[in-house]
Amino acid sequence: MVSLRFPFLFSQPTNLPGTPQNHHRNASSRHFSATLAAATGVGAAAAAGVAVVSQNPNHPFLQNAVNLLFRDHSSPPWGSLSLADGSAPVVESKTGVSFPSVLGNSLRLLGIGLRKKSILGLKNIDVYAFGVYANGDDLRKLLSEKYGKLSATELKDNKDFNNDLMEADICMTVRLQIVYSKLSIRSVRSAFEESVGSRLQKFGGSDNKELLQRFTSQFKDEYKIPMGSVIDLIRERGHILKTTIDGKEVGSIQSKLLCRSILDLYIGEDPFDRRAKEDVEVNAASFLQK
Ligand code: DAO
Ligand code: DAO
Repeated sequence: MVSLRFPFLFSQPTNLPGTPQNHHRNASSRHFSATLAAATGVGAAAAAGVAVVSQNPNHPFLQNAVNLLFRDHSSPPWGSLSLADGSAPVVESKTGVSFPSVLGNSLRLLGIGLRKKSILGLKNIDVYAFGVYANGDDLRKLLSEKYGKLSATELKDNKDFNNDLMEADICMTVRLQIVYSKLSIRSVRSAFEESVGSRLQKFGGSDNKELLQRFTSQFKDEYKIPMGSVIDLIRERGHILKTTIDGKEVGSIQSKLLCRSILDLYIGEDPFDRRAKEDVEVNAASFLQK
C-alpha cells in the first residue's frame, strides 16, 4: 500500500510570484489527500486521481504526481499536465505562507513544509515555512540516466536517489519565510549550530567548526529577521552556497559539505518535515521521465 499525501493549498491568483511578504492568512484553503493502492493497479489509482483532480484542476504537484502514476499506461482521461503548466503559487496550509511555483525562470517548486522548534520540550513553535526548488534541466541532465526508468513510487524513499539529489551539481534553492515574530540572531545562531553543525559532523567526519564558523559569521548581529523575512539558501553550480535575506546577498561559501548539510535538513534522513521531503522526491522524479 502506497500512500501519497498532497498537503498543498492554493493561493489566490493575485499573489505575485517572488513577492517577499506574501502571507495569506485568510486564504481559503483545502487539504487534499489521495491514498493510492499501488497493488490494486491503475483502476484504483485512476479513481483516486480523478476524484482529487476534479476538486482542484490547478494543483501543480498533484497533477504531476497523478501524471506519474499513468506514465507507463494510457494517458489519464483529463489529459496530460506537467509541473510546468502549474504556475499558481502554493500556500503552506498551517501558516498561510505562499510560495511561487517558479523562482527566477528556471527553478521549480518541488515541495513545501514547516520548520518547528521545541522549546524546553514544553511547546512547539512554528519558526518558518520553506519551499524546496530545483532546476529541472539539471535534474534531467544529471539523474535521468541512472533513475529515468524507475517510477515515482520506486524513487520515493530510495536512498541512492535521495543522496544524489543532495550531492549532484544541481542548482537548488531552499526558500525560508519566517513566521515566528521573536526570532533573535542569538537563537538563530544556536539553532543552526545544532542543526547544521550536527550534519557537518555527520558528513564531514572530522572537525568542522571552522566551516560552521564561516557560515554563521555571515549573519551579523545587527541583522534583523522579523516575521515575513525571506531567506534564500541558494546552491549554485560548483556547490556554492549563496545566502540572501529579502533579496540581498549576505554571503557565499563554496563547500560541497555545507551544501549537502543544508539540504539534509529538508530532504535528508531526518528532515524537518517528512511530507515535504516525500513531495520533493516524487516531483523531482517527474523531471526524469520527460
Ligand atoms: O525564542 O527562544 C526562542 C525560540 C527561538 C527558536 C529559534 C529557532 C531558530 C531556527 C533557525 C532559523 C533560521 C532562520
Ligand atoms: O532551521 O535549523 C535551521 C537551520 C536553518 C539554516 C539556514 C540559516 C540561514 C539563516 C540566516 C539568518 C540571518 C540572520
